[in-house]
Amino acid sequence: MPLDIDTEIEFNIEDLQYDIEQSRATDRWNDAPDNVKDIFHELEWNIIEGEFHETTDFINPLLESGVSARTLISGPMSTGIAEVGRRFKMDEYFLPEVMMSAKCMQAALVIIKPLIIAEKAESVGTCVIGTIQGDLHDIGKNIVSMMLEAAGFDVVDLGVSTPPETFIEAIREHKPQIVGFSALLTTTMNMQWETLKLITAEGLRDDVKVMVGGAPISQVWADKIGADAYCADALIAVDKAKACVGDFKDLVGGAPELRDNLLAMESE
Ligand code: B1M
Repeated sequence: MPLDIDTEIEFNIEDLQYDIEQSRATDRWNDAPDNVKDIFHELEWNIIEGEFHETTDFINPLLESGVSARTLISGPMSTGIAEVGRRFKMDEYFLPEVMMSAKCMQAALVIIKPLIIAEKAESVGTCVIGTIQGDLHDIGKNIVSMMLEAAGFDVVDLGVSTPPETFIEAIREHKPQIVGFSALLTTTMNMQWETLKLITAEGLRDDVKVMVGGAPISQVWADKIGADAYCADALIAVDKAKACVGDFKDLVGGAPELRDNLLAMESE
């Protein structure tokens, strides 16, 4: 029986009707110097309009002005791609526009990645990460991977649409302390559960901490499937990954009651 997927994340129609143009050059980036604030808006707009050939023209001047790579990701890049998602949801954008915007994000990340990785601290552990089977979204997963790498993790990135069996092979080969699943689609987020079940069935569950993330994922979902940590964003992922290899490594995540309910529903 298919699982009843309840993402607990509701869209608010008023939020979806709010066009980012209304707040452009008004209430955002006010704490940044004027020249930076202007380029932030340009970069954000460049992502929204999918002008990927020009993306680097905005990234380099911002880096030269002393803006950190992390601020770029969590600031104008995030608000830009979020607006693309809003427009797609409201049928203002279609797939080709979303693909162009994704190319902007990727072009920016090509420049930013070496700067983030250069911060790499002493090795603290290994993390296997991948987007789950059926899902091709990888921008968020790539950001999480690079932040984890900068924090000192050796990251084995399995890419997109990763079958559960590939996670198993990677766990056996790389012996990670952490396994991370990314999922952006409500239709396939169930594969996080399937992958976790296979890890358990293969007798590997006690060897790894499982972290989950992605737009439709929530703490309740993580508790239901028995993941050890839910990560709303890349910075949280780094904190939780450090906790998983540090003082909190013996904590077990998940809520047994919720997980039992899920198993009961499945066997019905
Ligand atoms: Co798609 N897409 N997309 N898409 N896309 C979404 C996810 C959607 C919400 C858009 C919408 O309707 N508003 C919607 C899903 C709806 C749903 O499931 N309910 C959707 C859809 C429907 C689809 C298609 C089905 C469209 C179609 O074909 N008709 C299709 C699916 C293809 C497939 O996967 N099989 C599709 C395709 C695509 C593109 C290929 C065009 C492109 C992806 C390009 C790529 O990734 N290389 C794309 C994009 C860009 C998006 C949106 C607009 C942006 C996603 C993104 O990159 N966000 C997205 C809208 C949205 O999410 N609001 C959308 C920026 C990124 C930094 O954030 O990925 O959330 P995010 O990652 C964060 C956190 O979530 C967290 O940390 C990250 C960094 O802070 N995190 C983790 C993520 N993974 C983690 C793993 C961890 C920890 C934390 O592990 C430890």
